[in-house]
Amino acid sequence: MSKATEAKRTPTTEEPEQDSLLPGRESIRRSHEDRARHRHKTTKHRERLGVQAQIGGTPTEDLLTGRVVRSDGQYYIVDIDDSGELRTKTSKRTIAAEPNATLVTIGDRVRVEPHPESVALIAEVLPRTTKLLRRASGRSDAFAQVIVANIDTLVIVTSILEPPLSTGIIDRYIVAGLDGGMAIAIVFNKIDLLKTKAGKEVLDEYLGIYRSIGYQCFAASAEKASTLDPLREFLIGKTSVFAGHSGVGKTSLVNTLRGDEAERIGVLSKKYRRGAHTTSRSVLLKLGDVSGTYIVDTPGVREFANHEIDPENLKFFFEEFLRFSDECAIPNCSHLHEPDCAVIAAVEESAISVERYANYEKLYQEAKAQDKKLREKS
Ligand SMILES: Nc1nc2c(ncn2[C@@H]2O[C@H](COP(=O)(O)OP(=O)(O)OP(=O)(O)O)[C@@H](O)[C@H]2O)c(=O)[nH]1
Ligand SMILES: [Mg+2]
Ligand SMILES: [Zn+2]
Repeated sequence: MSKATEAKRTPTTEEPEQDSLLPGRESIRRSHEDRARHRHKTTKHRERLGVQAQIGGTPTEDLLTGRVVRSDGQYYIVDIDDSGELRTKTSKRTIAAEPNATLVTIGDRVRVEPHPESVALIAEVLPRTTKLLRRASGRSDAFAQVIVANIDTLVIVTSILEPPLSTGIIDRYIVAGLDGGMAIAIVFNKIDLLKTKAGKEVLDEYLGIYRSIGYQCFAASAEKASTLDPLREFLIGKTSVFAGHSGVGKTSLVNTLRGDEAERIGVLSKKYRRGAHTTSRSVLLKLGDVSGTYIVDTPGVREFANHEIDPENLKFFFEEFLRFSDECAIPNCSHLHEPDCAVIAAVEESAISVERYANYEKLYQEAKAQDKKLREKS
């Protein structure tokens, strides 16, 4: 698709477009994933029989290993270890470790079967060490949309004013990041827009809340490279993903950090001062010449729903609760309605952020509702 067509296209559903949700590709993906489930079973069976030296008829020593760095929906560009990029695609023989999830995503480690005259085939998607999951819209509830895999740190990008800050989405991402095995960092971008004392106080308040929990937080402006030094320092040696609402400046930050304008940035809508979903596909980029430092820029979301969080475990993802929960009167307290709850007392004394607690209540209700739906189906 040309850049011009891409710029005109507007998302047709409530959810912004994601790599795996492009209109017209959904049905292809579904059949793909059905096949993946079947393949998974077959692989397990073959493993039990001890047939492991070959994948789909190709001796495993002939396969190349690499990482998926971008995709156009049809092909996946794989950075082959030590030897550059290769255009690849999946086939009905592609083996995936996770049956009920996105078959291939950015950051995946894959084993590739090269083809001298044609596009190489992804023979196997290797198990994911970490992953960022999102509830897939319009899919069965059990299906996991994997936004990105094998990432060290989830960098949640927000802005205070334009678009307005939402702790709701920050907390949803924190839960998804911790659940997926990632470390968490938060960037408050566009601090150049905070011209008033009140604006700066809001920034300080949120920096305070999230820093006191233990998350790395950065006040930044993509328009002023010098403000990004602490963030750049933090990213060194890691593979990070930038995620958040559309228009908060994820791509602008990536461009300023990399010192180029390679990735396209958008304009905010005049009326709502929100983003226009400019980035439509995730891409894994190298940060300068610093070895082992990568950033995945992702498409901005309008909203973010968590995938299958056990409601009774949700409290553990609100890590500051753990400082108080030993004092709760009831063992295994959910901190929602129990008497003599030390977490609720801490909220009342402002030792825990009221907003964070309200987000916990909301996410608990959501997780409970999803859990009920899943139980009814099984
Ligand atoms: N004033 C100011 N504007 C910024 C800053 N960062 C980004 N912008 C502007 O915000 C708008 C959106 O920036 P993008 O980088 O496209 O935002 P994004 O988060 O990548 O958006 P999506 O790709 O839609 O998810 C652009 O007009 C940028 O110029 C900043 O630090 N300060
Ligand atoms: Mg972008
Ligand atoms: Zn409690």
